[in-house]
Amino acid sequence: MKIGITCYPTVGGSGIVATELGLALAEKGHEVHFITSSLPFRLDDSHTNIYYHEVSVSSYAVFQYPPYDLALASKMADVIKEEKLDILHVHYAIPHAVSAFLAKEMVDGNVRIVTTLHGTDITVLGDDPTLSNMIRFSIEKSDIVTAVSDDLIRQTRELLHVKKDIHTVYNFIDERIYHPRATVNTKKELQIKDEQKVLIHISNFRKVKRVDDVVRVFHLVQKEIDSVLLLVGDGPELPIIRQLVKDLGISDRVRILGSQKRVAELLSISDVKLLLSSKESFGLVLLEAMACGVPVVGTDIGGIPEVIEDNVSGFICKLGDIEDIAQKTVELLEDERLHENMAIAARKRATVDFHKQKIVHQYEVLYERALHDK
Ligand code: U5P
Repeated sequence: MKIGITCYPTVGGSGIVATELGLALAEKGHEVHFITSSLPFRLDDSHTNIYYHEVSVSSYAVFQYPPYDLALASKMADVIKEEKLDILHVHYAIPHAVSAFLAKEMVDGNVRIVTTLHGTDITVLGDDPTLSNMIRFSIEKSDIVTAVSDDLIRQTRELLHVKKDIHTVYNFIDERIYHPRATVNTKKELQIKDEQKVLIHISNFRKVKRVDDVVRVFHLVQKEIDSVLLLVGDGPELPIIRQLVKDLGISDRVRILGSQKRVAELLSISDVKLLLSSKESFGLVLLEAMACGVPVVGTDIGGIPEVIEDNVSGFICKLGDIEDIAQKTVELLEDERLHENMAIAARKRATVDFHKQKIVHQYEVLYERALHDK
């Protein structure tokens, strides 16, 4: 098939999954055309069957705001026509599915539009009355719609009253990157003693990630267990978190590492991963941790319980219940046998249930269906 892919190339989990999907489809022999504003992260090497079409937005004085959505639609229309695309797979309804609809109308083409909902487009924008009609329209006008968790489908129906069929296709990770790695010097380099346990949190440090809860949980855990907390990523909450770490007097035990590329290496020295968000449609970082054999403790929110099996590959806890989360984390770190069993179960779940080939195949089946239903 000839498949176009549009995503936010640099934004969190959705951009990474869309890029990995494109690479995997190209490896399977499909012709993949990325139509994005910049080269997606991880696409910097040359790859067979992959083409890149850059969307550039002109900034004429007459425009108060550069018309990215229109420039994207125009580029999509060109690529659909020139490359004879069968499928245009857009990640995020707003603005990508709207631009795709416009592009299809422009070329009067047979291209089928597949839209994947990743979360923010529904859980944040879906609540905005100025956008919700537009989001509903773009979903209804797509030929096939997928979402990254059952919970996201539930929320889409609840917030937007969408009637269209939506298929759950979970996220996946590249197991060639995420696996337990031999790390000789990483602990030493981060001034962590061999016997110290390592807790890790990775996110974009936005309010919904509740990193303050992570720090408060760690504050309790380190009173019981000799341990260190790694904070990975950057975002608006980071200054507040830095201050909280100071106020709690645990600066010597918290390593604030900022944005990191070596996530798999840092996970490989970690004993438990915490994701205590108040909104999370999937949580790619959970899957990455599990694939590296790291048990996860998460909140009972959004798609998190669809990724972690409670008491098997980790623990699901009530949002904001710091004491319970700390107690379960201590239990996991103290009981070696429990930890080993959960680490094995976590890795198995990530590599079997969320296996890349399995998920990529689910998308291929949906593409075939879209073409068949023409
Ligand atoms: N990420 C990094 N480095 C960072 C912070 C995050 O590579 O410093 C990556 C995570 O590894 C994950 C994505 O792949 O960004 C965030 O996905 P999500 O959990 O927001 O879906």
